[in-house]
Amino acid sequence: VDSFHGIIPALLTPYDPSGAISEQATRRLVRHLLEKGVNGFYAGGSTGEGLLQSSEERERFLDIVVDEVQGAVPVIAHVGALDTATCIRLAKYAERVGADAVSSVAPFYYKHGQEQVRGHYLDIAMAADIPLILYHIPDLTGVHSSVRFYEQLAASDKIVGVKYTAKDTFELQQLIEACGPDFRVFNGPDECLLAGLAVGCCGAIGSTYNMMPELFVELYRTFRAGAVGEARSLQAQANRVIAELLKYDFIAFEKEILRLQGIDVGLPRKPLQQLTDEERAHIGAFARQFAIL
Ligand code: NAY
Repeated sequence: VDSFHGIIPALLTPYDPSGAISEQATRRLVRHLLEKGVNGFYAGGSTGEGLLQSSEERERFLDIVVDEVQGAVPVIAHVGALDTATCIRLAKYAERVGADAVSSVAPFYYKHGQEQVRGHYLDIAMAADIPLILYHIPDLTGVHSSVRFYEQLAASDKIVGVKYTAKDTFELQQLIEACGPDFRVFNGPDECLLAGLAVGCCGAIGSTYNMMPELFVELYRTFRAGAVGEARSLQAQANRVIAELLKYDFIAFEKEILRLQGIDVGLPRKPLQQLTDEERAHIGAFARQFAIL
């Protein structure tokens, strides 16, 4: 469980021109990020468009990632879906192919009570013999579970952590304190990483680690080494890019940056934003100016 820490990219899913998962580009992206020193991978999450894919595609993507990583760093498989049965199937699959943990968003769309959400998570946790990392992302799921909710689930030894994707540093700190020192809490919003580390996150899972891996690996390292001033200026540098990213759909923006960085990961799936030529030109000029190529 201690191996879950540091900078963990929520991998983009590369597609080929026909829109199918590109094995070649996936392997390239994974190798590239490993060379930059990332500490793990999160596959099929929000950034990975997992919820826009069939179960077969989600399984295939995980296969490729686990095979390319070869145990170098942990792989966390996002298995979230609207129905518990799909999550269970994906969790069993993840265990079988050698993923190190599963993770899941809360069931969304239908308005479930806390009891149902808890039951859903416990069912997933019990389905496989690898740990579960919860995924708190209320802006996207509409499910705002309380600190107390997570504290109770943290009592299960199958549930080892939570990825906290919200920008409430007080709630995050309360969560870390309530769940105890052995529970792994990951920062979600990359633009708030330093604040998350300051209140005790063990690491971070995020989308922009696909396009700025070195910067964030260095931010994490400097923070750990106590060089907070340096960490702060790295966060400021990253946030100039993220402020621009937020003018677009983050997946469309990041896929364009990766393409400019030499790894063609294809286009996001509709209905995600498809960039116009003019937007591409803007992003290209911005990327050159801010030296993220
Ligand atoms: C995932 O599962 O893909 C994530 O980890 C998503 C985390 C991202 N949150 C959202 C709401 O998109 O990385 C962040 C985010 O893109 C970044 O901080 C820019 O806002």
